[in-house]
Amino acid sequence: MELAVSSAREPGPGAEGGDLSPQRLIEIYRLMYLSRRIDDREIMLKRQQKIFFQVSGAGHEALQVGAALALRPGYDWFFPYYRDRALCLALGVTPEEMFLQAVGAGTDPASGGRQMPAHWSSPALHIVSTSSSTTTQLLHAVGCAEAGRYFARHPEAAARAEGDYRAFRDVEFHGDEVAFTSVGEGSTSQGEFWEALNTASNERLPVIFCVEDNGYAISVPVEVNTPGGNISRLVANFPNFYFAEIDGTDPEICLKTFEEAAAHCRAGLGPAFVHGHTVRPYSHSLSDDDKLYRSAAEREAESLRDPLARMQMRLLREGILSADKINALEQSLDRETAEAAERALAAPLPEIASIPKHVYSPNLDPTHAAFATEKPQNGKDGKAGGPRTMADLINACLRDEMRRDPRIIVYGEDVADASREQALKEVKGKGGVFKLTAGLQAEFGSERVFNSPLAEANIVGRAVGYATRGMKPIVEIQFFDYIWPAMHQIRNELALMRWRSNGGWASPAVIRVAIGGYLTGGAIYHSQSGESIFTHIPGLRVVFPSNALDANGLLRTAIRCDDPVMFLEHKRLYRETYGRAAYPGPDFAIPFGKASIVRPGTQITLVTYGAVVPRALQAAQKAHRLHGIETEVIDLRTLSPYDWEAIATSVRKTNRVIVAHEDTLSWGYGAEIAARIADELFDELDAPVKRVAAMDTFVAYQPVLEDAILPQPETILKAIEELRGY
Ligand SMILES: Cc1ncc(C[n+]2csc(CCOP(=O)(O)OP(=O)(O)O)c2C)c(N)n1
Ligand SMILES: [Mg+2]
Repeated sequence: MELAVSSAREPGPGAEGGDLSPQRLIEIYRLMYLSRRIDDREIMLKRQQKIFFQVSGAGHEALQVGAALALRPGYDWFFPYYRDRALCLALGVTPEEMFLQAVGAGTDPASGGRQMPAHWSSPALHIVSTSSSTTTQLLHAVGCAEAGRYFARHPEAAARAEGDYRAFRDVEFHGDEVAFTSVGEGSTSQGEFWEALNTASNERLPVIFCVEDNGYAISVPVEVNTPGGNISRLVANFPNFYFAEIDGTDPEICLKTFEEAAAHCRAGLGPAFVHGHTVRPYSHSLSDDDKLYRSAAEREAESLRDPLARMQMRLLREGILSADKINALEQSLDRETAEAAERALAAPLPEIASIPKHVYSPNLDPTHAAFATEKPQNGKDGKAGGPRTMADLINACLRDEMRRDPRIIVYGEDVADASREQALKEVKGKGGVFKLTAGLQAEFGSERVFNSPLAEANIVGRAVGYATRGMKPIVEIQFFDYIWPAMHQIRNELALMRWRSNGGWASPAVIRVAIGGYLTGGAIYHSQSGESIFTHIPGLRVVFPSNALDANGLLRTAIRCDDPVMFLEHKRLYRETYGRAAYPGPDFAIPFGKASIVRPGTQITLVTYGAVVPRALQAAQKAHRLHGIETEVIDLRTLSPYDWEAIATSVRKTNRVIVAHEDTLSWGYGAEIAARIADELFDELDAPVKRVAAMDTFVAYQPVLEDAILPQPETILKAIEELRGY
């Protein structure tokens, strides 16, 4: 194994035998030993079935203690992974707090008994809640570093403000802070690893990436994950980095390397990449046995590199501590560990009633009447008079809110007017493939409106990092059809941040997504719906307006609210004549969960949303013309939460109901509404609940096929007729 240290500035520290004081070396040993003992105690508790999971940091202690001692808890920011017990211990998480998590206590400060042990979180220490998903945290660190830089350049943006999410998102920043993030070598295979390095490098962000290379990802050896077996060689050409590949079992080398890495970052030179070679003496976790896939000789050779044993030997060899003193130190740490475990075992369990807490913000309820602002104030901007499209009024809302709130940034693919700013002297600018963000970069500058790399996980993952720092990222996913690379970040990170940290952290970002078909030629990959996949995610608000005024008012609520919001914009409605409206003024907002009755009626309830709303209205008009049927059309406007009261009130009146949507029929949004109606309003029904939706296929290119696949006014009319016995 080649262990070289290279730096963008200077060579790093050389071999063992540096100049740390004896006290410093003893402190390092204390932390390493304590970390190992906590692992050992947890393993014992797991065997006694007093805790339910165990993953250890054994073998990684030197690297992590080195990192922690080079950085500043509560000042710098930390996005660790499950192996980082020694890091968190050295940053200030107590042994008792670790055991509280292991037993799943209600007083577990990281998650209140929701996450497995070793899933760190501490707002006070700036350890941002981590998931079990490998590698997602790297993009959070990137977004965090971007936010820190933004606040340093625009301190006025950090000011507290009342009336929106900012009242609950206090901001701290320091001009020279660093974001630290770590990952195993196997996890560097994930695309998000490369997506994080991309932006950190391009933006010269102060992020320290630490790869903890123990040679295995569970049972998969490094050469299977990493071509050539060495991640340092693969990343060596990223510009602006400080690079170091080190012996991660030597805490002194580790500490000095991280000090250099931090200095590089704090000086604004760019990110750092520290690749530490560690060992893994305890198998992957307690559910794994490495004897099943590693030879005895290999395990034997590795055991000689155990950092704890090596550090103990060094203290003895250099006369820093005698054998007796080491024994005494270890015994006192053993006692400390045992006592902390006992206290945690006696801690109260979480309350069952607490389960729904922190799915959403307890502070700001977007369904609250406070978001039902005054009526539209047409004409306030002097040019509002005439009707404007949904595209116009979304753009107007973004503009108004960006003027009002300096914490808002907008990014995504093609959203800038022009990344090469000098071109803007002679060109009009792009401003989004649908022009929804047109002119925003020109007005607010390239720091607030910019293009992302073509990488959807990068877009959402950075937004999580930005939002945890109190900024309001409004990101664009160009086509719903391409949201899937970001799905991991949306479901496992964005929507979960608040619940999994028991309210310790939150990431209330807005994701604008162009969705839907009826495009005549949009075909499979530019016509997809699929909103029910997202309404199925606890913690995420899902909004789907059908007209310009609703889009404007609901986007404002989405931006001001304290929860993550997916804002679905139907492409076909962007410039439709239907649903245009005058500009409603800069404070017009609509609360979530309030449906709109777009056509009153007494004989059938038709529940719908999005681009089916105008089609449902056509069908209702025709049903009236042909048969005199009075159909009540309800536009839900927000899908999660949704307005159950409006549905129930209408069904009690009409006793017949159709749920219509553009997405496919089976397991769709309508299934949930129909099931709830059957469950709670069964006695009110004079006929079965009917659903109208797309065929269970994708949308085809040829318009004849597209028309047949998607619900049309005629399909809806037929359902109305059937329900009334025609
Ligand atoms: C995205 C994702 N895929 C799979 C897993 C299951 N898993 C947990 S740890 C692990 C191996 C990770 O290996 P490495 O990155 O080398 O870290 P190490 O555990 O060796 O420190 C796998 C496959 C996961 N947690 N997340
Ligand atoms: Mg590994």
